[in-house]
Amino acid sequence: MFKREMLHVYFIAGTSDVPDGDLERVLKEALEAGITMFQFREKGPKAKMGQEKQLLAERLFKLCKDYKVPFIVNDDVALAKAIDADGIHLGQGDEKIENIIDDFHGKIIGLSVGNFEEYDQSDLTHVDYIGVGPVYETSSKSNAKKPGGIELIRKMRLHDEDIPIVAIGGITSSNCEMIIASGADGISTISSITRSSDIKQVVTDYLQYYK
Ligand code: TZP
Ligand code: MG
Repeated sequence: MFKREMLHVYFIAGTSDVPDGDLERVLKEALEAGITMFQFREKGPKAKMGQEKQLLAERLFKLCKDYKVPFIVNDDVALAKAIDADGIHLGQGDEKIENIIDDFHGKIIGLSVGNFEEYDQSDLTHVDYIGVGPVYETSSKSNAKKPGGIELIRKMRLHDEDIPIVAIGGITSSNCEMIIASGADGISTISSITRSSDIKQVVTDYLQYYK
């Protein structure tokens, strides 16, 4: 069951995002520090595929279960179904939600929305939350759109007063407060955690804004 508090510190990562490739270690540290949701986004040069990807997903999912943190799969509908993940996150160019909904009843469904055009063309009936961004410049996504800044979050919140929003793109513990003040329910981040030498501190910094 989705709750908007799950978006507070939403960690996203795949093998390529971690400098030494040890995603399990990074996820464990992030879980220990208190992340509220995890998305397995296995893309880029070091991405595992096929059986290896599924085995990694199963190990990471098990870790998340130990901490009662939802495990969401990015893009890969077949993998999410195969391991009975807690949810799926889709982009505008991925499988249409209406085509997958029958297999994801009771699961968490997230959708990326980069601007108002995308918002307006999306059927949000079965969508639990939208990922809005990039807010700032990011080096973690190869084909990222132009950043919309804090205004993107503020305007999206005015456009839809109720939908759970998680902001994404270039977020750090220094710009997080402004993002939440602009109406986001939470922040999602790759590099501020995967490239940190003190994951505990970064996650603790994020969590303080929700008290
Ligand atoms: N979608 C929009 S920006 C982005 C994704 C997946 C990457 C966010 O990574 P970072 O390192 O938190 O900027
Ligand atoms: Mg996608």
